[in-house]
Amino acid sequence: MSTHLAISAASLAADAPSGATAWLPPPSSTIAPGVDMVFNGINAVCYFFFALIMVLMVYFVVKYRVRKGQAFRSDAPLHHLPLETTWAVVPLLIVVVMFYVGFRDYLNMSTPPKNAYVVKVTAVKWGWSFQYPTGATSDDLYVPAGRPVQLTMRSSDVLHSCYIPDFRVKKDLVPGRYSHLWFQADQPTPSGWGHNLFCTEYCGTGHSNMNRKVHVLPEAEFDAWLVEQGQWLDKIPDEELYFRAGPKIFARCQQCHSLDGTKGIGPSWKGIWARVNGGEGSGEKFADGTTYAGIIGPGKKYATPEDYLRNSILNPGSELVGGYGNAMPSFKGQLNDRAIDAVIGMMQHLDDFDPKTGASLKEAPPAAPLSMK
Ligand code: HEC
Ligand SMILES: [Cu+2]
Repeated sequence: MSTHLAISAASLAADAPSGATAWLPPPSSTIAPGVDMVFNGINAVCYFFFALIMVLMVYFVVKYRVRKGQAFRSDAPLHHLPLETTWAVVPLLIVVVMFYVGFRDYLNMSTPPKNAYVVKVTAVKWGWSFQYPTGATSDDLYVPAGRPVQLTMRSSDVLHSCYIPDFRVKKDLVPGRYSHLWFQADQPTPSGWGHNLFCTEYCGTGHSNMNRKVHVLPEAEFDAWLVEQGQWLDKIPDEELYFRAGPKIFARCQQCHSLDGTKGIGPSWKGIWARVNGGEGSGEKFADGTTYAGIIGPGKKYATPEDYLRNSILNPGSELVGGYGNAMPSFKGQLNDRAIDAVIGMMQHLDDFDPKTGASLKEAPPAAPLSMK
């Protein structure tokens, strides 16, 4: 926790980026100024020719209108070579210049530098997971400042698209393929503030939940953050695990599960412990007609309620809660045993959490960023 306080204090010095215009958010990566120049340049050319053509058109319409008693002219010129050459060659030169500057930046954007810091990105319906070379994962993207960062991206289900408007980068994530995107952000972001990152490929009901932040940290703080990410679960004492780690992990489940009984994409966790533990609701049926009580208990498919819950998190498709689809992604490799202990502990003590937000009522929510390892 102490490293995190240090991070917050140091990052306070950083300002939120400025330079936004009516058209574009603040250019916050090294390639953004080039992209903006191409965009603004093409816009300016369009305005110029729009004005020129409209003014001339109106002027000619008025000037050469057919006057009363006047016959149409029969000897109008059919060709004018110098004029036609000019209006073919000038636009040609303009589009060649546009192509040149656009293609130059496009190549630059599609070629990640060799020394780039690689973050693996996985998109699922409906969330992002960012995995760092140390094995740590996070829900928001954290990157070092002043260093090229390459995102190696894949989708676990349908088409998604990763868009970071402030960085002027966007790339599709296609199931069964890897795609790359890179950027370099030199300006650290202030603490508590991040660049928007979202999915721009309509991918279903929860599409609008795929909004995340990008935090740019000075390199030393980034390294400290990574170390902390790798250890945060281990540093929490066992008896505090469920209320300190639970809410941070629940943040990852919240888009589909509520604590207050509201049905979402998945069933609410309200009453879940009673349901799996032979209490109220244990007679409810799964999609295949079996009941909780029928599969959980000594000698049954799951000897303990914990076994059932653990399996629901790692192999979500194996029992489908009645009335729900097979929409939950597996958290295999994303939540370790300690994280699953924390979630199960949370389900056993739902009274200790705010039913709307999932925040712990036993202590102020820790400020540390979310991590799954
Ligand atoms: C994209 C939506 C989604 C997310 C995110 C999600 N789940 Fe689920 N979850 C579901 C759905 C849908 C079901 C019901 C179908 C099934 O049983 O697989 C479900 C069922 C469950 C069940 C069984 C519930 C019961 O009443 O028997 C558990 C336990 C569970 N999820 C835990 C989690 C945990 C823990 C997380 C976060 C780490 C999480 N889920 C994230 C959609 C989601
Ligand atoms: Cu998406």
